Amino acid sequence: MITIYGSMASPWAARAVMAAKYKGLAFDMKLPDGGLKSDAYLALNPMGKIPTLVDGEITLPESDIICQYLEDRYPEPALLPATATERNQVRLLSRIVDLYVWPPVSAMLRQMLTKNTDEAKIEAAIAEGCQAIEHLVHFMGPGPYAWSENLTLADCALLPTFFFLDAPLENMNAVRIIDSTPRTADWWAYIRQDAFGGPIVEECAVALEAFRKRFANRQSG
Ligand SMILES: N[C@@H](CCC(=O)N[C@@H](CS)C(=O)NCC(=O)O)C(=O)O
Repeated sequence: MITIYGSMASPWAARAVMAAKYKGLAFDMKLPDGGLKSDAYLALNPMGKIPTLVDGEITLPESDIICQYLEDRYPEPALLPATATERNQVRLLSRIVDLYVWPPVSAMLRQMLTKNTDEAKIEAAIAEGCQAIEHLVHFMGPGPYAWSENLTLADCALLPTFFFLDAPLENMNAVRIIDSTPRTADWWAYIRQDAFGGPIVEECAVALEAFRKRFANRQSG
């Protein structure tokens, strides 16, 4: 049995879960018993972050590496195209999401959690996000998924990131980043009504709401 340490409220864990579900794998998802910084969890993942995947002898941190492992270990149904060139294009999209699209999202989430939000920082993050999207779109395929007619690892990277840009950052109107190009606006509309992607978006929303309630209770308690 595979274990994924994480929660759908984490974009990185959601990405690993999305890949595992697409492959129809049986897995258990849970948060580490003693917390992310417990000795037991740090022995599995010294970075003390989620997700961590445990599959028999294999223990892996880092959502991108977990997804690549799942693709190698459980190749069907495939989350990468058939040719080497196309596989690389898909890997490149995932990398652009990690290195360039996510940082401004993260900056906006930090603003959301501070008492005195800094409008200039929010606008700078939106501008940075729009530029990252422009670069992403340069490499995206014809669609309707991030690459072409099949869902790939690039969609697994993009879905949780766009999820956070939408409802959770509504008060900053961060959806402007998604809507800054027709290709990404269309992709987001498409994936939310997709038979596989739609329920994943819903799971992220439910988990985030539960996380928010727990966080609010801790603040007031
Ligand atoms: N690069 C990592 C990022 C993982 C990450 O930052 N996870 C967050 C949750 S969304 C976490 O565990 N944060 C706890 C911490 O940094 O202490 C990945 O792709 O898996």
